[in-house]
Amino acid sequence: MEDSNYGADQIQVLEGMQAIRKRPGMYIGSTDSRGLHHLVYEVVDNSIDEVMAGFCTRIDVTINADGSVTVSDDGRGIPTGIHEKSGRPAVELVVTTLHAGGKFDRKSYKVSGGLHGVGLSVVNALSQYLETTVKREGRIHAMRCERGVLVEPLKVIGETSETGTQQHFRPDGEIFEDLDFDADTIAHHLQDLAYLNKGVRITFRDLRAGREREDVFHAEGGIVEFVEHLNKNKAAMHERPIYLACERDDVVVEVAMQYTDAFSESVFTYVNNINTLEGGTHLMGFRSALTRSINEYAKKNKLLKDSDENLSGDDVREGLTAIISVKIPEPQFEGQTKTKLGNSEIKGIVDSCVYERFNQFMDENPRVAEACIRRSILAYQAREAARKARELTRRKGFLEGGGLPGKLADCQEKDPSRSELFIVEGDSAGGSAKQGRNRAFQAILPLRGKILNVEKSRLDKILKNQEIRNLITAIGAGVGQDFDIAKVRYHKIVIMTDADVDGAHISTLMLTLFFRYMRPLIDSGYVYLAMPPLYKVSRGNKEIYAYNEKERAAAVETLGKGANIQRYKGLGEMNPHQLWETTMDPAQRTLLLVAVEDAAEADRTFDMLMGAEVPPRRRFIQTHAREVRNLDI
Ligand code: 0RA
Repeated sequence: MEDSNYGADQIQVLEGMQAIRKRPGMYIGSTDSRGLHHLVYEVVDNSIDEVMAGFCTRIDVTINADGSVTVSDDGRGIPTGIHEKSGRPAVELVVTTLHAGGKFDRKSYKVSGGLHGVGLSVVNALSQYLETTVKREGRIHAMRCERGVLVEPLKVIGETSETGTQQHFRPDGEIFEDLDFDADTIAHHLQDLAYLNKGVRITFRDLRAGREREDVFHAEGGIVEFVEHLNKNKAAMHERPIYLACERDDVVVEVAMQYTDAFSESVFTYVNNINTLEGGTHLMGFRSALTRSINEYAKKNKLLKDSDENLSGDDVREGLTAIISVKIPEPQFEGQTKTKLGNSEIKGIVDSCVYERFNQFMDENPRVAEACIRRSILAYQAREAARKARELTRRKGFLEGGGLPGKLADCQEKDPSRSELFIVEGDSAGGSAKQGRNRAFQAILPLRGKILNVEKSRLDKILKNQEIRNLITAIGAGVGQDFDIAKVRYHKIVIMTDADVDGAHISTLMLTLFFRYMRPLIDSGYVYLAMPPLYKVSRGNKEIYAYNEKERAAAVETLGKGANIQRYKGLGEMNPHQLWETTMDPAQRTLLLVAVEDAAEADRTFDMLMGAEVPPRRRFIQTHAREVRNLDI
């Protein structure tokens, strides 16, 4: 062992850890709840690498009673042998040094770029403590770090016949704003991982008092089961999802897909298990192959009458649910959220893989092929009808922005970035909002009754609905394929409904419309839900508004015995001034930003809420619509 080197290395390690703690955002994106959860994903990713290498079958993820987290696997265990140059056990280096690639890394599909694959050292630097236990070569080894600094070097603490790695850590309260893990968020992520890595058994436990739960995620069928899960509330056009797989130039391509009678497309893509929300070259390759395969097969088998007719990309994807999962050695992630695959060579690889395998599949399964093509032709015919309907409405000029709807009380401000649109349930609440608003920058559009359920209708029918037309015209940016985010007239679009089941239903209908036909509104962060208070607690001339049960209890405590509690059932029970004070005044109000955290799950949720199956619907709306601050649909 070279002592002089050891000292120098140690200083470097400390500097590395300090750098991470100084700029955590650079490594994990943010120090809010998202960044907090990222730590768990990072540790789990390390075990998933061992799954992909073929040596790990089980991962346990536990939120302990004290809020710390334990992740363990039954892989080979991080190597514990002495690394020659530094004279220290390899596992110590893996945990304490920021390294990408190099001697200890397994040959695997790296999750470089973006916020992924930053390594265990980042988790270590941002944790109050990290205890690593490795079972390997008959022995149990353990070490402990605090805020990235090794405080107990690796030592043998027992014997075992098993192998595996365990990480036990607590995120650092000096770094993170909030240390409270959300079990649903973690469970979702683990479920995705189980689908994407067929066979692995992931057990999730929450041991926190009052929140206890246990889930086992395990899918022998992999992404085929993922597609079945996504289509649970839809009617499929053929019995089993189509599965295509191949490997070329070290790139593994897997696709599972199934057509349904839904009007929308639900295609989700992953690269090395990372959800590529912004798409990229793999998605381009898939789309191009699908369109070509289907058109060629349709023509060859005379399913398209007119040989000039062509099914468009939109036609062949209508009603399609698909998971595309690729594993590639050196992914390059681009885009705003670093979730867009950039590698140009992948387009051709996915294209040729899907084209060949899908053609082969259709030749061997003509009945399924015909079901897919009939579905695409149906979409084609409907799209033609919708195009004609759109043309008709365009000629009438209603989407052209010229005439704003009569019911809209517009604001004086013309700069969209400073303008707000409140979409208000009911004409009476709409009246109060018009009186209570600040007309300089707040516009009001009252909506009467329930808007059409867009999930169950096609665009041509949707465009006939007056309330929806008002909404589209007020927003000013068109709809569907014609939607142009640059033309949006308000950068805050606030849905304001009663705090009851009907209100939640209307919110959901509106969100569905935005999600399906004006998606960039949501992706740009323009859509919000208003949070009217649930109670007014008053005594004498003192009054406190309460937005949840906890605040109500606190208000009663503050005002003392004899406090009067008024429950607001609807917006209409507030006078214009109260509405302004509690719900619309930027200085006092709370707005929930609507974001799509997990597009696949959001899609399934919309199907559940808006699709054919009625019973699961109410429960979801009632329990979820009002309890969250940052609504992830
Ligand atoms: C490097 C080499 C080997 C295994 C691992 C890393 C490894 C890392 C982690 C992280 C979490 N769980 C893990 N399991 C394994 C292979 C060493 C060998 O050849 O035995």
